[in-house]
Amino acid sequence: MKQILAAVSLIVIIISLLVVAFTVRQVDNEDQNLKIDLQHRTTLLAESLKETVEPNFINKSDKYLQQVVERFANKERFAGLAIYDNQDNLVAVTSTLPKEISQSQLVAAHAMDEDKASGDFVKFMDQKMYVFAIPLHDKDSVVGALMVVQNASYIDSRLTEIWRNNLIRLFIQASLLSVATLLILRWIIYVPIISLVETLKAARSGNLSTSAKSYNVPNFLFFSPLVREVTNIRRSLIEARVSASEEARMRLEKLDSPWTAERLKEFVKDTLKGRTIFVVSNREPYIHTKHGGRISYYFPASGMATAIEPIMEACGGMWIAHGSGDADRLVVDLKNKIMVPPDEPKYTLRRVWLTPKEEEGYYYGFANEGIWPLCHIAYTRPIFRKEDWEQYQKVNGKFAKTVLEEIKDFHRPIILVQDYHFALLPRMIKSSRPDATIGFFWHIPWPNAESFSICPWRKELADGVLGSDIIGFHTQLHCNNFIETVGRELESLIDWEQFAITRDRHVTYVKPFPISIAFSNGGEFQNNQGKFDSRQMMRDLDIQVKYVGLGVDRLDYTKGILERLKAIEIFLERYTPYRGQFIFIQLAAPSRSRIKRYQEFAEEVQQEVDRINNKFKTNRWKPILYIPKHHSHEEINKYYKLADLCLVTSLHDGMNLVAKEYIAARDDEKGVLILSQFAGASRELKEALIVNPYDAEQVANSMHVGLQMMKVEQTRRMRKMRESIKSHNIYRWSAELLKTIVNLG
Ligand code: ADQ
Repeated sequence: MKQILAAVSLIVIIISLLVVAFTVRQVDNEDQNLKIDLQHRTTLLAESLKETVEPNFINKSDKYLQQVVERFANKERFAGLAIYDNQDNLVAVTSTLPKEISQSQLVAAHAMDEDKASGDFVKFMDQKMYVFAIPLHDKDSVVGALMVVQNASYIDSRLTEIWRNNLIRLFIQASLLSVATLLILRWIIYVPIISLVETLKAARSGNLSTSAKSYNVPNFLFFSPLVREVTNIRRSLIEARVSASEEARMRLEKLDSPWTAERLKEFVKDTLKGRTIFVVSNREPYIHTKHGGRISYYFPASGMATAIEPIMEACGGMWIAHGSGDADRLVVDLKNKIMVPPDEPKYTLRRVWLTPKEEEGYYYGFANEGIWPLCHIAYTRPIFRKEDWEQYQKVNGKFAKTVLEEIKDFHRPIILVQDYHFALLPRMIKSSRPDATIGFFWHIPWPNAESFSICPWRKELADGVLGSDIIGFHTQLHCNNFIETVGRELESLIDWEQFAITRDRHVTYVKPFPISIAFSNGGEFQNNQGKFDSRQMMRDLDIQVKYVGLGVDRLDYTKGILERLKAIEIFLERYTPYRGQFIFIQLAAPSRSRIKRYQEFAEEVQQEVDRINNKFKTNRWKPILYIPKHHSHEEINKYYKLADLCLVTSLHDGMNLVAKEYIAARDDEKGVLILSQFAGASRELKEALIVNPYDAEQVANSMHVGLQMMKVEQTRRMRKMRESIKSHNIYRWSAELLKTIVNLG
């Protein structure tokens, strides 16, 4: 619409300029014509008067001359007449002529001096006058002058009238033209194009009924080729989708074939039989923000969001999360809902609003200063404040209320609660809706029972989680830790064979579900902007090196960024030929930056980067390129493709999706992954170079090994890891989780 308005404005501006230019010219011509006409008429009049006045001028008295001018003034329709002698004295003047004009004898004096007629336009009391004088003679000498004054203000009126008429005409023409242009652009171009786009979109997203419905493009002559082409594309898309869906249906029973979004969709249809999925998490998948009046959105740097989003895209349903963007409230409907992904809506995002006090206590306080360091053995001390705990309980209650509201019309809904922000939620929901099946996924490690026992509210947390029917962790070790914690803290019956806990006659199963990414055939991680050009990217980044190392993390002390930097320092000290030949790029998304420990950590990282750069840098090279900002997944993907080494050195990590994303991005089957033994991913990705991140010497040596690794060896390892992720992707993860949930009853 904006473009249409811009086009119309442009047309109006061009027409206005033309009309103004034309009017200026017309007014100029008219002005000249009217003036020439007046001058002509005045000259004729003055000549004829002169013939009467001249013979009598010398002999007759002033009184006689006065009678003559009055007589003429009555006869002719002009402003006045005046007669002067050759001493510039006024001899006779009509009473109608304003005194100021008759006293200004410049024109008359000029006529006498030059002995020839002279005229000029003057302004008098806002009125235009034409003053014309002709010399009077006695024999050959000039004895006086006759001055005729004409009112010329009608010339200005005429010119104003031309302007007014032309502007009115311009306004009418511009309005008609604007309306016509708007109609033409809207109905002949905009509407058909939108209709074509909608048709393609609907066909692409598999919404065949909409696709058919919206297919009503007016068949204008010049659109015919496009319509024909779109018809073909649409037909092909529908055919491809139908056959993919058929194929997926046929493959349903064969679990060894790869899982795809399509297959998951079929599986959900088949397995859930109409039961709706509700996801609850703190972080929302799309965050809307305002920049200078424009609203945009971004996908957060969150492993949980990265993992859950593809499931929702495949299955639909509702995702309930905290609305944390500064423009979030501006885009939701009256029920705080919005369909997402914004470009291709597939499921509902229901936003929950928190007050600053709630966010401070529940999110920054209890969840991230308490539970996060409690569960990650990374030697940052947890902080437990009573006020934070109160806010945590309050916010869990608020989310429980929202979930209960949303599921009230659904029979046996499936609720997937995400992560450590909502440990109390399963119990709260279950006590009101025992028919709801609740799956809880804990994305971070669960520490051993001894470590967990320092939490003042450990019993409440464990009991809250046990409101679920099934609890998932990334690894068996975390499952065992959780069951041991429950055994130690709560009265319950534990079945170590089934990994089931019975408390108050409710059974909760505890199982490992190693999470993954949306990787099925490699296509997901292809660069949308065409073929990847590593040289161009190096030029863009202004780097000229042979080897590139990469780290991609949220700025979090559990990710082992400082330990990684130390290892890079040792690497450059020990393997000096890499100086000038190797660069390490660290992408770091700012995270939880209101928490003091995170602010300190960000500063420590920056200082460490500066220190190492200063130590080794030369005029043309520095060893570390630190980019502390959020990147889109497309951007990160290019860095993955560029890097010879990817370093994942978490001190403790539930899974770590960066390791999997790096492998998925390497469709060239090159590159080496260095992976912490304390990341859940190390249980699956055995072909990575597994390291202890606290052992900087070992990490440095592994970097050397990785950079020296033969290409065939890189390919062998990469291929195996790619196969592993392909067959254990996020679609399979959700299918297995959902199948387990449904089998519970
Ligand atoms: P996170 O701790 O958030 O997840 P991780 O699994 O590594 O950690 O996922 C991080 C995500 O953020 C990745 O998708 C990555 O691409 C993205 N990211 C990293 N840096 C970024 C940047 N600079 N800009 C934009 N995006 C960036 C938690 C647990 C993990 C677990 C996941 C999923 O801590 O152990 O793997 O949940 O369960």
